[in-house]
Amino acid sequence: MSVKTILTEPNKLLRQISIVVTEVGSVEQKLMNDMLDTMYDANGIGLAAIQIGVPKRIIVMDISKDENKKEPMYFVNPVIKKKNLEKSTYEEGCLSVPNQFAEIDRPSKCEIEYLDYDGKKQLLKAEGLLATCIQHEIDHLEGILFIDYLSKLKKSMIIKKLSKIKPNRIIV
Ligand code: GNR
Ligand code: NI
Repeated sequence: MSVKTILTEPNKLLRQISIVVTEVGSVEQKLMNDMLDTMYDANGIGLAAIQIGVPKRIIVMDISKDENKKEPMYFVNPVIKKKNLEKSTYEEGCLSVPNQFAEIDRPSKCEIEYLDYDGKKQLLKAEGLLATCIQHEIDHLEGILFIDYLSKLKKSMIIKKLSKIKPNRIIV
């Protein structure tokens, strides 16, 4: 269990397309544990592996409101099977786009097929914040960030701001 460094925009790795996981073994489970530690440490509600520099199709989430009651969720190779035509709007943030927030429209409901922590196939029907968060995370697997949905002007202003911040130094 360890807290990893979260990559931030404009790091090119965040634009990489993550690869399908062929087996959920101890390496993947350790990665999921480290991702969860990293996510809780940063007070996030979701994290994709690529955010800590690992281009595998793995996501962890915990949208529970009670800080003392952890409800971790693990998604390996998630695929959106269905999505609602109706959209809902949420103010989104991203641990890889620090201190920037914007209202983003996404399908209000979706169904996700994925493998769980034990490699077992599951289907999740999501709505509300859960639906928004899982779509935000699946975007990371395709190298997409929420700022990509903003106007060119808003996006470039955010990238300009973030470019002035020193990226987290990697401590070896
Ligand atoms: O912590 C996070 N909060 C959040 C709020 C609204 C919509 C999406 C998110 S995900 C984000 C953590 C993150 O960057 N995951 O990739
Ligand atoms: Ni994010």
